[in-house]
Amino acid sequence: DLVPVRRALLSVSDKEGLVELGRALAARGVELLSTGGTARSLREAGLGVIDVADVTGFPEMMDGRVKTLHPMVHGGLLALRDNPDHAAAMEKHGIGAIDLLVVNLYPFEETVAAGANYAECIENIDIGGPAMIRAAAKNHAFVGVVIDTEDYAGLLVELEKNDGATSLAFRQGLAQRAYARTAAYDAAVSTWMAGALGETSPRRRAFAGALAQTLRYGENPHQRAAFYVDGSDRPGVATATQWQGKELSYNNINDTDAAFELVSEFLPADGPACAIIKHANPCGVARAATLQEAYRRAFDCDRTSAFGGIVALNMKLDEATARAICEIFTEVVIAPAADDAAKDVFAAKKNLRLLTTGGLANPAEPGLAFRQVSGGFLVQDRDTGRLRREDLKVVTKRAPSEAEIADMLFAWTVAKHVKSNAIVYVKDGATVGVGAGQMSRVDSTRIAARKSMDMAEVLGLSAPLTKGAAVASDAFFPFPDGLLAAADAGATAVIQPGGSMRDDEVIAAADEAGLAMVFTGMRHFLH
Ligand code: 93A
Repeated sequence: DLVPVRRALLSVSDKEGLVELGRALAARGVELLSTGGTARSLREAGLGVIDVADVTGFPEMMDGRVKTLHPMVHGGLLALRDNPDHAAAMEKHGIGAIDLLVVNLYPFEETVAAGANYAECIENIDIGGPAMIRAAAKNHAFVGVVIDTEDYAGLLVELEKNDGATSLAFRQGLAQRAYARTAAYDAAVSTWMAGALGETSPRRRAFAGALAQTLRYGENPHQRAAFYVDGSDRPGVATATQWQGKELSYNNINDTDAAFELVSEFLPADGPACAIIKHANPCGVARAATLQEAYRRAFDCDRTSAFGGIVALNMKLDEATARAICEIFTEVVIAPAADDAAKDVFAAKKNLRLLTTGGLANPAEPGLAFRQVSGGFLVQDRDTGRLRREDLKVVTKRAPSEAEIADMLFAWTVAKHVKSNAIVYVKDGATVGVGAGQMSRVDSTRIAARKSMDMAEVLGLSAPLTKGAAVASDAFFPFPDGLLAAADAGATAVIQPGGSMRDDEVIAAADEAGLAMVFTGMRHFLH
């Protein structure tokens, strides 16, 4: 199964390592065929090259759209060398076998990422390259296909080992990677077009990602990991500028995303807001008159958990806020922008990463959310559900006050970003207790209240801040017990979807406890 490499076609956009490879092949006596720019590079390095145009008998034409799309090329890649009919066709038409194809494609993904316009992106869709790659990969019984500059070294080792030939196993591996590349390439094109056309249907969109960063490890050090981006220009962790600090880790990226998505719910027009995230859950979210105050109030929800957290801001980071953040160890700060004085404050903190995004994410923007399961993955629309005040249905005898309504809506918005079962207490525009990720809703309610009690002690308060707070539940209370636990903690207003079989019992319990309660008719599970 060894195939000697006598004739190779090289056609690469990324010219890195090309000359070295060409030289090594030439030294082995391999005849080199090449397209325009690639041939030029090889020639400039003093190597002998045959132009593909001389092989096809056609000049490269139509701005290069048609250069290798020709039977003289594709016949040479696809012909079965051991099939007499194929051999006869080669003989008859003067088609020479191509034993090795080295191609890397027009940089479509990079062109999109650079923000190129529609026409430029279209022009960077490679047609001839993928056609040759797929042909060579299909015919891996006889042809080797290299699609990645990183594989050049391995190819040369293989040739050295086999006296100028490639083995079947080697060509099979190359072929498999080749199809992975053309599949990802077409998916990138489709994803880009879906974005350009505003196509959001999960069934119609392709799923693609471009490797942005090889991560040191995954959630744990024994797991390998990488960060892929989908080419969208949405403000967020994938498109942010990092000003300082070491590379983000897998967990950093995950948490920073959660932080920024949450804080983006709060429009700057409604005032400064801050969210602090630990393990993808908020441990404090607040709005206030100043950004620094918003940070301090968010911090005061759960100072213990905030240590080593991720801070997200909905406005330009200023010096005072930067100084406040620096009082404890923080992993990442993400904001739409940061002024120079704030950057100077952070510059002294080597381990702190500062990211700016240029704007906030749009929480109402349609998109897809993925979750892997064994044997496949689930796709759903992003949770773009948002409540307006008019959507609230008062179900208790007592109607909530204006202040309670404001806090309920704030709590509801935060609860959307808390892992279920989610319970969020809010007082005067700041979370004062967050219960996340429990298997029972009562437990979430109690945990949030207990943490608030702990914080009251830290802050030297006579009563926990859950007293007089509004409380949000991401899904209905199936029984009165959760609601009563919130009332025990001092909550006076409740916002929840409603829709339980026992709503009547729950409403009666709320009335009994003097609570004001509203139903949203919408649920915000997050797992
Ligand atoms: O425009 S194309 O789709 N038409 C072709 O026939 C064709 N053949 C190779 N692009 C084509 N290529 C691509 O040209 C290769 O995939 C490679 O990325 C690039 C190399 O061009 P040059 O050698 O002129 O730099």
